[in-house]
Amino acid sequence: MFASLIGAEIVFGSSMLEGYSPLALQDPDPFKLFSKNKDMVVLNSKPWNIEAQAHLLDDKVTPNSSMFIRNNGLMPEGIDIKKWTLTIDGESVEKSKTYTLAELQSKFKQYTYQLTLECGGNGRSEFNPPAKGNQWTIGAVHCAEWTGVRLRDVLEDAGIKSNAVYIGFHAVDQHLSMDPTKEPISRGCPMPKALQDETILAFKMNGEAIPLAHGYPLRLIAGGWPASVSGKWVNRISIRNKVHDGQKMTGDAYKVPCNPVAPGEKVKEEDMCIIESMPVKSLITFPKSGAIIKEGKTLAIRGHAWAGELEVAKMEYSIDFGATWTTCEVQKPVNRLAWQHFGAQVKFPKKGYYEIWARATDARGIAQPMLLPGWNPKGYLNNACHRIAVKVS
Ligand SMILES: Nc1nc2c(c(=O)[nH]1)N[C@H]1C(S)=C(S)[C@@H](COP(=O)(O)O)O[C@H]1N2
Ligand SMILES: [Mo]
Repeated sequence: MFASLIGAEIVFGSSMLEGYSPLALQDPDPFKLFSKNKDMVVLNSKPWNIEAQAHLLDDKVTPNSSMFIRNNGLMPEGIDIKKWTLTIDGESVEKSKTYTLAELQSKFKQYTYQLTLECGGNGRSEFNPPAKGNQWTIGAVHCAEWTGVRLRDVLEDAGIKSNAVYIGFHAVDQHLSMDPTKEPISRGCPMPKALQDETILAFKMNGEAIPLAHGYPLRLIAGGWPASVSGKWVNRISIRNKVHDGQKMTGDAYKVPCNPVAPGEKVKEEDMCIIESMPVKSLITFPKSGAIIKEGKTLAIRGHAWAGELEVAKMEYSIDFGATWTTCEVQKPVNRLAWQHFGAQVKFPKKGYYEIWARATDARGIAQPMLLPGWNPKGYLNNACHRIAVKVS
């Protein structure tokens, strides 16, 4: 059996210990496999979950090499884009319709946007009592440039009935159990989000075909919402007459208590609300934490800030553990739902150890908390301030 998987006879196979897995069948090097930077951190290999570090996210537009990977199941293999189709169906479609990739590309106008995608569980590792799941620190966020057609244009081409409430995506990745009747994830969003200009069906990322791990050949992108809404390897979108009830839409997945609860408290399903727009957050991407600078020198810091559906209105930093804050420059987003770049020239009064804390405030005046925000059973939405350590010597 092994021999056929490896494609060669295992000459001394009869001497192989029972239960031994030949090296040829062990996990390949994920950094090579996915063309990732070697500083990326692998949290899980089955399924693949890999996160970035703050300094890897310094680019204005995140390159593939620094993009986190969050898979719920096994990635599809052997995709033939000539045969790929997207079907629009559901209770609330006028007429179910199927498009080839070439049809999607020629029939509808194409748009390019930079869109921030952050996993709802980014920051989970800090929750206490801890939450099960990938222990993301700060690196499950990226802002790449996506090119595709508007979901709205495609849905309208098929026809949206007036009772439409939600859309739900379906994809071709496989459930870990290999049970073909189970989907790893099938999430969606309410119609108003589905119909936004920036909600697209993308076939290009950063100007090239989407890397397999990020959804080749077709991906739904709904920026500013938990990235779990942005279905990879999408081949079907259902227009639903009710809240989509696909895999990871029900139970407590991607939900938080509708009202705050005490850490560790059990929350009833009916008291949990589906996460929509992500909260305001920021990252210092330069310098790398641990930087050492000479006394008297000014340190130029920079990073990005984002606020779900909203814009970031203000960006500040502190070098005295939050006692005082200084406003920094923050740019407008290149388009709605793209992260915004900030920078500041930081001066230090004397030699010693410092921390630089960064705090973003959204257009409604809501700022990032300095400490962990509301505990929730699944460890979502940790948007506490990012900090880096600096030594002045
Ligand atoms: N088909 C499919 N789409 C998916 C997923 C998945 O496992 N399968 N994971 C979701 C989750 S939870 C996240 S956070 C993002 C991660 O996107 P990335 O791997 O491109 O960074 O994809 C989302 N789309
Ligand atoms: Mo996620």
